[in-house]
Amino acid sequence: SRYNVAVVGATGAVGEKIIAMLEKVEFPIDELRPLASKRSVGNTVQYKGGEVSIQEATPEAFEGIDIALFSAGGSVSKQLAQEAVDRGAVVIDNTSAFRMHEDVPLVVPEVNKEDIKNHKGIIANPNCSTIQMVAALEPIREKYGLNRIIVSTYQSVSGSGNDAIEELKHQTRSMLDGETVHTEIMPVKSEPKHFPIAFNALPQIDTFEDNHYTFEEMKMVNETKKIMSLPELNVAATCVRLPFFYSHAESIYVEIDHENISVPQLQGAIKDAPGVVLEDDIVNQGYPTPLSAEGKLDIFVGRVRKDLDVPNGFHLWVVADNVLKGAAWNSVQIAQALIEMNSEA
Ligand code: A2P
Ligand code: 11C
Repeated sequence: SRYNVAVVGATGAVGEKIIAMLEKVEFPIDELRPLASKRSVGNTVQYKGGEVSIQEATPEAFEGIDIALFSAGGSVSKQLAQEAVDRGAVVIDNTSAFRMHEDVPLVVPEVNKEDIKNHKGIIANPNCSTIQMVAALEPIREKYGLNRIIVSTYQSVSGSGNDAIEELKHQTRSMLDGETVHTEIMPVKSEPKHFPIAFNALPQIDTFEDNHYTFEEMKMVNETKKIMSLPELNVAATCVRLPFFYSHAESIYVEIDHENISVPQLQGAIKDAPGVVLEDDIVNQGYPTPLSAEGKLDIFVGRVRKDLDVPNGFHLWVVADNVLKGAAWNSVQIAQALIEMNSEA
């Protein structure tokens, strides 16, 4: 069967890639309905060699839709996701609006695809930095157990959307030309202070929580426990924004359940995992970088090392395209799994 599919936020950094991915995997679409704000009405998106008109995202715009992929920010999802569900759609939501709700599955198909079956209309797509971490660690968890994660991230500006990409371009030019540098978006558009991201590193992604961690850091903590069904797992994160356009990189320290596991054993588990590519060949300077991962669907792992002091501790370096596996591709994978399960049922 074929499906009517809406993409909410079709003009955004993630929405554009969702449409490209639907096309790439030849998702069985009857009607593609790109939705965005009133500002985009009159514009079109490219799909299968043609132009499709963008409509305003209103409750009525979901009439007849079977699957709605949302990526227009949490407030749009809070306003419209239930409207789409009430009209018969299954929502795959890319925002943080519903991720921690008990009756909303939070899914990385390589880790917990089966959770999709429990949905009540909304399925959540995790935060990009969480997705690449849990998918890379799942094969380690499966074989050797996992009891602690300490992660530091190196995140690209595309996580903050197209406006942030433009800001980095402008600031880079201005700095090199010795002109005045304008700061409006980074680190967080709605916060009172803004700092240059060009030639800089900002230890703030999203707003601060009461415990002095940022929301991005707490997403990595809470979402990881939920996706892996490990409520007791120890997780702490430091999230940092850096001046490149695509991919997030992560330095991850893990403690596993066993003390006598070797690096080749850990590498072997990672190598066999779906959606994960081991790129760890230091003799030939083989390791992933944000540029080498850009445009790819896989998650890349390198620099696997044993901790120097803790017998069950390991360090690894994980890189993935945040807009693809971290967002658009993971959402489309969820949609594929959903229709696969429907056809089995
Ligand atoms: P628009 O282009 O019409 O503003 P990004 O993540 O790159 O910043 O993109 C955000 C996406 O969310 C865009 O597609 C944007 O559409 C969309 N969007 C923003 N506000 C709304 C809204 N109120 N209703 C529907 N879509 C919205
Ligand atoms: C960033 N991780 O890099 C954020 C973007 O919860 O889906 C994704 C926000 C989210 O800024």
